[in-house]
Amino acid sequence: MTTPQSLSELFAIDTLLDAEEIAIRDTVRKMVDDRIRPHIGEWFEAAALPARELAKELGALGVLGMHLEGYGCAGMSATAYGLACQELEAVDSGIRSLVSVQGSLAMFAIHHNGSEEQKEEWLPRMAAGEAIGCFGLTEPDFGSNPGGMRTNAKRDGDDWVLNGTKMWITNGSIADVAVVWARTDDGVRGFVVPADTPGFSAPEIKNKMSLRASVTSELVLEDVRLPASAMLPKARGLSGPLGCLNEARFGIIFGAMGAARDCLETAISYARDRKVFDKSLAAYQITQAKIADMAVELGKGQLLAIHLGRLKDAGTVRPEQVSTGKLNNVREAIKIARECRTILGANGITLEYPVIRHANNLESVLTYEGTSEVHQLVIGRALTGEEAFR
Ligand code: TGC
Ligand code: FAD
Repeated sequence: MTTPQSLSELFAIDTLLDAEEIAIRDTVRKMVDDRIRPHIGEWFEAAALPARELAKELGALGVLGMHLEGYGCAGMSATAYGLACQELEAVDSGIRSLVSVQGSLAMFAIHHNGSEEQKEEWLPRMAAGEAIGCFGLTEPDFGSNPGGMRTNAKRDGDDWVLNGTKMWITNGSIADVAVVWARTDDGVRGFVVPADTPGFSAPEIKNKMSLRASVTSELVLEDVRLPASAMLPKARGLSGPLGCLNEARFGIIFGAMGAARDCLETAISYARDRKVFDKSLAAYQITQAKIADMAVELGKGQLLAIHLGRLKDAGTVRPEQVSTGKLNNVREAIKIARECRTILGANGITLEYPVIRHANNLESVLTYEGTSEVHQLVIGRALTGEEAFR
């Protein structure tokens, strides 16, 4: 028997990264391994995440809005942000979701579309994890088709009055501020809604079998009165929220590979230790074929993520390229998680190992930030010129 290689050696992934990127990746990996990994199974089982405490620790680590410039944000590259997402999701998709929604959706929406006052008021506290944000786009009847939204904002003198319901909103019940997208006479506009505004409530959604270490909520807006200054001045139409989605989808392209890597490392280690029919499970050809096929998909997904990271850092990445990464990497990650589960046999269904937790989480990741079908249609439209959503 020879000494086994690590998964990253197979594709020599580190040769594509610079020293700073490797240092950021390793710092995030150490923090999640020391601080989160020992507890994540319990948090998942109890469906209880100490999100406020964790947000402050993640803020101190510098990962909240880490790819944004100024206002207390770290101003790192997109690739470095992606590598951080990979490590966060290697422990649990719910932790990456906390960071994605904070940095790529709520903070990005304000950073990209907000007034100077909105940025000064919210971004430094959000970067530090002292204020938590959520992003309300999806509604009970409009998920894949947010353009149909019914939540509305009407003028009353200088004020805006918002009514409607948002659904499946990550961080909703723990948020200090919600970025809410609503229909106005001037098309879809975004609003910065402090969570203590009268008429705003965020009941938590219970009984999830996926993303249990993540808070998911409904947002209810009943005559929520806001000053004129609450509107995001630079977002006009559906391109406002959809532009934010590109950011979060980008993080998922890396993140999904983190979950897959954690499953595959667990399965390889388990197969080496487990004896079946008097020898190591790792020594059977069928097991090796599974491991080889999964390692190939993992490496290809990581290469694609880094390539898209470089395009994003060059400012040239296009939405259909982000869709390509999200579609492929989440679809392959969930296949890897399910295949790894078979290698662990019955042990694979328990929370003693991370695999079933990742597999269940990836069901949500497959659906949120655009379902696989939506991304197929985005790519299909780009390649054929034909719109097939309607
Ligand atoms: P369509 O006519 O295609 O576009 C309307 C306007 O938006 C522009 N646009 C984009 N802009 C930036 N980035 C993108 N990715 C964009 N896609 C479209 C477009 O150019 C147009 O601009 P303009 O100026 O001409 O008005 O709109 P459509 O109604 O046909 O919809 C297209 C479709 C289906 C692709 C879109 O609705 C879509 O992406 N649906 C999926 C919805 C979705 O992904 N929701 C996610 C909610 S947030 C979430 O899930 C958080 S999960 C937690 C976590 O991340 O961890
Ligand atoms: P639907 O749109 O009803 O889709 C149902 C099925 O129909 C899917 O398979 C879909 O692919 C398919 N379908 C839809 N349209 C077509 C078509 N044209 N052709 C073929 N098939 C089609 N949203 C937020 O705004 N903010 C959040 O923070 C957030 N966090 C989330 C957290 C979790 C854990 C989950 C599960 C969801 C979250 N979402 C959030 C919502 C998420 O973005 C939506 O669930 C997603 O966009 C899909 O919408 P839907 O669930 O209504 O499914």
